[in-house]
Order: sequence, then structure tokens, then C-alpha cells
Amino acid sequence: MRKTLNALLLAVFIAVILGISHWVGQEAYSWMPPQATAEAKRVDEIFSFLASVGTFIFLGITGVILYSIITCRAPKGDWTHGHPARGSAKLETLWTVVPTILVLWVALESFHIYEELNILGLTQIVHLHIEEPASANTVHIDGKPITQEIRVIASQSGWSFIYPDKVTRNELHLPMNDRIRLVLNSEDVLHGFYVPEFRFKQDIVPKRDIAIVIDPIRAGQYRLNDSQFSGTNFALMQANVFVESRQAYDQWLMAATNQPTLASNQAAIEPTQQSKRIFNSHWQTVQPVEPTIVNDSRSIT
Ligand SMILES: [Cu+2]
Repeated sequence: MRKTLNALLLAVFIAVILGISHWVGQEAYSWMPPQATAEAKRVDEIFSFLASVGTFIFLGITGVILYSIITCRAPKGDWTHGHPARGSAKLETLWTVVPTILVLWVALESFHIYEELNILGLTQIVHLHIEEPASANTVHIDGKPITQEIRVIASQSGWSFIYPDKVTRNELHLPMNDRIRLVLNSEDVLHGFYVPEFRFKQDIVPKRDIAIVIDPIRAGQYRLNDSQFSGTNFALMQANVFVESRQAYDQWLMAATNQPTLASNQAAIEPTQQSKRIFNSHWQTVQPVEPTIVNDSRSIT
């Protein structure tokens, strides 16, 4: 009778913590910034999965500890040592096999999603000849053609973007529901391309092209940050990112005046401002690079 009761209790306990873990996993989606790319959905799925698994393990262990405290308490005044339960092969096997399976599952699932994210890294990059009709030259990845290639140039401390029309601009505009390849490169030190809503964080290596492929799905304005400590002003190394309809994107590309202008660059402005420092340390700092000239087709070497 006692055994049946325990088995029933265990079954109910497992069902309850499974329910709670699933709920926490669903809640985990709301802990993240909005999903602005199709890739973000995939990343959030694994995050949600890990949140569920973590919750299940936490509740499972806490439940067993509470059950032991309640049911295995020594009677009042009994100060003798408890039975030294060790060397149970069944328990040891269970305790080794289950986590191993879990870790392998998470590893395989993560690798699968990583593969899907098409982070091409330092592999040989076939540059698209954008001006040619899409059907002729675009590289097909899982059936969806890449329609745009935008070069992202990082330098201490500013971003510039080279669009298919070979003009540099200091804002990243992306047509929605198109598959876009961003080719990242740095002019000086290591930088990091990071847009939280895209769930992409990609390091940028000086003088090396690294490509990532993204699929923006949510219109809006976002902020590109530098995820690497690339010098004194790395925190100021930010740029506006716009995901918009194809039509709006084309209009922006067309409308952007070709009047070469100096890009706004907070890092370049700050040293020129009157500093409010209490004392001058006389420490040398890395002078930020000159702001990029944007809307200027001459700047492409
Ligand atoms: Cu940087």
C-alpha cells in the first residue's frame, strides 16, 4: 500500500513539475527582447528549452530534498547518525546516464540551430554581384535566396555600411522578409556586431570578411552595439538599425542624398567637448578615428 502511494505521489509530483517547467519555458520567450529576425525565433526556442530543463531539474531536486526532510526526519531526541546510504549502483547509473543524455540533447539541438543560423564565419565568401538579376547569381540557402549584400565596416569608434549602390551610409537599413548577407570587416581592432533583437553577436576581425545571413521579420528601429571592448569609446560605438518594407527600403536608398556628409560619431565629438574632469591624469587615450563620410560613393576604395 505504502509503495503504491509513493509511486502515485511520485507520478503526481513529476506531472506537476513537468507542467510548471513547460510554463516557465513558455514564459522565457517574454524575458527576451522582441524577435526581429527569423533566426531569433530559433535561438529563443533553445533558450526556452533550456529554461524548461533547468526548471525541471531545480524543482525535481528541491522536491526530493523537501520530501526527505519531511519523511525522513529523526524522531525527537534521536541523535544517532543516519544510515550511510552509498554505493547504490542503480542510483549512480541513473545519476550519470540521465545528465549525459540531457547534455548531449542540448548540444545536438544547439548545434542544429547554429547550423541553421548560417554563420559563415571566416569561410570563403562568394560576393554577390547585386546588380545582376537575382535569379542568375544569388546563392540559395535552404531554398530562400539571398537578395542583398551589405558590407558593415567597423572602426574605432564608428560603423559604416556599404549598400549595393556602392554608397556608404552610417545607418543600417534592412528590407523585411528578405534574406540579407552582412559582410563584416574591421579597419583596425576587434569589434563585435550585436543587435539584441536579432539575437546575433558576431565578432569582427580586422581585414577579414566574416559573413552572417539574417532574415529580418519585424519592422522597427533597433540599435547596433559593439559587443567587444574595442577601445576607450567602444560604448559609444552604436548605430541605428531600421527594418522596413522593401518599398520603404528602396525609397530610402534612392532618397538618401548623395551629398557627402560627415557621419555623426559620438566618440569623435566627445574629445572635442570641454571635459568636466576633476583632475587630469595625463594618460594617453586612443584618439577616435575621424567620423566617416557618408552618402559618398567616392569613399569606396
Ligand atoms: Cu568597436
